[in-house]
Amino acid sequence: MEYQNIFNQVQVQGPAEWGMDNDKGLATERGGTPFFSQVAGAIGNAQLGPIHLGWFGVVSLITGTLWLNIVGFNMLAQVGWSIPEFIRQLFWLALEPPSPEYGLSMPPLDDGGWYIISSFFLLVSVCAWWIRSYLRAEALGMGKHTCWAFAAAIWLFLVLGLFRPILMGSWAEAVPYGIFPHLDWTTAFSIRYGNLYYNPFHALSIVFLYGSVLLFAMHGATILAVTRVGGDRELEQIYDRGTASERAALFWRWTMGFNATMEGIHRWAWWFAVLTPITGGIGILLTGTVVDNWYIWAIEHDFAPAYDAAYGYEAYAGGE
Ligand code: 07D
Repeated sequence: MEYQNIFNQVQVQGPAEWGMDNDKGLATERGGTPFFSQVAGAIGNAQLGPIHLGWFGVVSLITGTLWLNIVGFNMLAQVGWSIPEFIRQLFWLALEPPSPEYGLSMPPLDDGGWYIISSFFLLVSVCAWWIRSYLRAEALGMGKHTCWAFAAAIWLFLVLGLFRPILMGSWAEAVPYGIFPHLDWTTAFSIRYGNLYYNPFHALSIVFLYGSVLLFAMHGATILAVTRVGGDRELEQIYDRGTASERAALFWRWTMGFNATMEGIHRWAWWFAVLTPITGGIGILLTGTVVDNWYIWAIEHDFAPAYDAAYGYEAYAGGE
């Protein structure tokens, strides 16, 4: 068979792999009989399972399902319990946070109460999944890099739904659950605080987001480009350096004068990805708490032009 490496791989199939068997009870905690899928094999490993669920997995799935069901049933109630209408309007439906007059108190169920209850379950679910990621890494004797990267995303999630609403003194500040409604929320948020583009942390977050995309494309392309000389077999590349990683490194040194190392490129990728939600979270936490209008802020810090009377600038800052 001709070797192809753009869209697919040759799927060699042996007996199912059960993974490590050590003194940490890994074997007894695994569930499900492994099986193979050619479709899965086209995009990753053809073997599915066994899976480790554990107590934190169970807690996470139950609370996550409770969150999803509370959101879903509230949406269903809004369309008179009509399934066709639920499907038709799904993208526009929302479970909204409480009205502002309730502050940080518990509102009635039909005016944000369900939102608070479901959010509590989502919080438990996300945290339990994080603990599970930590424990699985620990059991396999791995570093905790995935856990800390996930924690960075949870930081932004907590800023949006917990820390900032508490600092602002109202659960009404939280993000609604719903497809278009949460997008509408981001737009409204940006407009309310004078255009988020002028928030330097939003800009930084975009730098790291786009930077992650660029790095991912460069790294993915580089490794694919040298698979024909064994570049994807990373282990062999480390202990028996063939022509692949040397070629890959030389390619970048020739084209831009600098190359990352086999290890270092993954650190670049990790830091760019992790800094996206970390800087983003800082930007959101400052909005409405420390800075009320990012456009005015940018004018005052000399990186936005001060058009006369734009955004009521005179009224805000007493300008000319
Ligand atoms: C959201 C948090 C972690 C999520 C976790 C998961 C569940 C359960 C359910 C499976 C991603 C929790 C689990 C919910 C799942 C089931 C069933 C991480 C998240 C742990 N912006 N913008 C960013 C751009 C504009 C606005 C970041 C670009 C406008 C607001 C990013 C543009 C307006 C916020 C970014 C642009 C606006 C952001 C997100 C261009 C109005 C944020 C980074 C080209 C639309 C957030 C500082 C991320 C932020 C954010 C990009 C424009 C508003 C860099 C490219 C001007 C309100 N924007 N944006 O990793 O951090 O998100 O801002 O126009 O809050 Mg923006």
